[in-house]
Amino acid sequence: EFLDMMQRNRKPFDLLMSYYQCAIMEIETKFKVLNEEYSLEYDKNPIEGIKSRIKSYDSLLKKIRRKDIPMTLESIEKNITDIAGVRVICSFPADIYEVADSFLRQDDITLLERKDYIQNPKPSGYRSLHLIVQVPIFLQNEKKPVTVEVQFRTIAMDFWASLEHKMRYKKNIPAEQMKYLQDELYDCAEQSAALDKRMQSIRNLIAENKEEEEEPKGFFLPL
Ligand code: 0O2
Repeated sequence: EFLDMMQRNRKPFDLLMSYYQCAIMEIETKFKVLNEEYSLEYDKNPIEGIKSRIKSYDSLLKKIRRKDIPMTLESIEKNITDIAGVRVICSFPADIYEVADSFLRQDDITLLERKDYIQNPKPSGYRSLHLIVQVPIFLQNEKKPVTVEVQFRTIAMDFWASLEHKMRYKKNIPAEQMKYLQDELYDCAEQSAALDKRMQSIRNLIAENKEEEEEPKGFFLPL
């Protein structure tokens, strides 16, 4: 019936997807603003990069079938929370929590779910902080809340997840090799988390020893 609808008239679906695209723009801007402020106030850029994506039609269909949810736009909107995805890449683990907290304090952001796979890594070794939030987008005649999944990762966690993702979607890896790859990847995740911790400690030490004279930088330079 959904597929029928898609063949007859794709417009409502395309419109819904464009709302997700707008929500991504809103969220991206929020992180760019935060990064700008940190860079002026504290002379640091906690955000290394932002990657966003709308779930492809094929993987959306797969997920609808896997979760066995009704194939209507309302149900898709309600049950699939990662149609719009924003990935925020930070250098250090502590920056993740700092940026995530500032983001959640904004009064137009509603937190629906928080999954901390940094404190509680997945059995694969996967680490990231996931926030499922709603952000309003302003249309001609209405204010529409749109659900977005924000994933926060360090550069190291992101590097690991990209490699592991490649393995996950390769269908023809022989079983013995698969076991080896999974074990290796798990070990890499542990080592990489240990490295993140050490780099964080070094950064903390450097920050502690920063000279007192450094005043917060404002918008205006002294004459
Ligand atoms: P893609 O291609 O990144 O979009 P569900 O979303 O229902 O499958 P759950 O538990 O509700 O599962 O969501 P979860 O696990 O909190 O978040 C799912 C997303 O997190 C995935 O999206 C991945 O982006 C990422 N992720 C979670 N676990 C792993 C993992 O072990 N390895 C890697 N590389 N990524 C992971 P998708 O839709 O699966 O894929």
